[in-house]
Amino acid sequence: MKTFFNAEHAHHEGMVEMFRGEFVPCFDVPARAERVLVEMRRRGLGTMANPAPIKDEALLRVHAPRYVDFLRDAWSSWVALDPANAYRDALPSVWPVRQHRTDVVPDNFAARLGLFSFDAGTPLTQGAWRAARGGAACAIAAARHVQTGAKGAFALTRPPGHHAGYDFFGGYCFLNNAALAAQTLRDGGAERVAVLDIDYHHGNGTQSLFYERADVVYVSIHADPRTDYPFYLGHADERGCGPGEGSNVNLPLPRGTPFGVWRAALAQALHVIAEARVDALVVSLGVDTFEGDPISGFLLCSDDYLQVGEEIAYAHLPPVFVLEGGYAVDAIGVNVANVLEGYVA
Ligand code: SP5
Ligand code: ZN
Repeated sequence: MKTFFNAEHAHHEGMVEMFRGEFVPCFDVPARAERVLVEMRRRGLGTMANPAPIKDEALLRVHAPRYVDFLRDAWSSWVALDPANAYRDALPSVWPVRQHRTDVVPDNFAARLGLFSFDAGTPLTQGAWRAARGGAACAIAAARHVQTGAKGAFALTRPPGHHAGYDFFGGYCFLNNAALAAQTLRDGGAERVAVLDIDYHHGNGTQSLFYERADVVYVSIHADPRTDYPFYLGHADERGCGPGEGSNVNLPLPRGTPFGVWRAALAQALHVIAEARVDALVVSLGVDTFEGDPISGFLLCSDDYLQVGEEIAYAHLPPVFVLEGGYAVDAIGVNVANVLEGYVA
């Protein structure tokens, strides 16, 4: 399977993230993407390609112009706020909550940082824009590749994307790679696209982007938002609205879910996608469902991921796989490669 590797990914390397009142080392480390690359090369799984560069305008198919402007200028604005900021990542510490003005973009950069984000766990680094844009190019290239008739494609990138929305970052995500892939498929002629999100966390960014649209069906298996990040979205009764009514399907599962139960949810998700009669598929491929993941609570084993890939193959739609989470660095290469090997085998 052709793999579009984001050669810019390592430009984003956060120092710390805020967790329950203390700074802890970042979980989205550059080694994640490198380990996947090494394991795929070791198995001879697919050819590596660099994506064609994209224009910033391509991002506007999914993101707000003022948000893209914010990301592009974020680092220089952060350093302009205080020259000493050059030596620390930007983390928000103030947010507009509920009744707030959305029509005024504040001059104060710390206020802008909060306006365009939803957590303090996502450091905006000097290289975040460069790395995220490289990832978006991979997702778009992978979608185009599938549309030329390939059996599948893989966007191997970090930072991940499914928590990023129309005008906000968070959950280690800045640009929504999976949404960009889905929109690229639509723009290339697919009538209806499904996004299957199997990351441990609900893809609040992807859901919110397509919530009122019938042409992109979002189906997600994730930890119950009552107990798990991103907390405020991802419940089973969120079914889409307006023209999108019925085109959003959330399958939340409790912490501690073993593979047998998770696999039944995957079968249900694939059934929903079959019924939706889509002509293209994007898979938000997170492997933080792994039993050894340091921030998650499902119990999938490395071998289980082979079956995950096999099950996805039964959908008979050439998938655009996009890497999302997975923080057990020593296992991420094997787990991701197992999904792709299970798919092509
Ligand atoms: C793409 C993706 O998987 N994003 C996940 C973002 C999760 N952010 C919150 C992480 C909370 C860290 N918890 C540390 C627990 C240490 N025992
Ligand atoms: Zn995740």
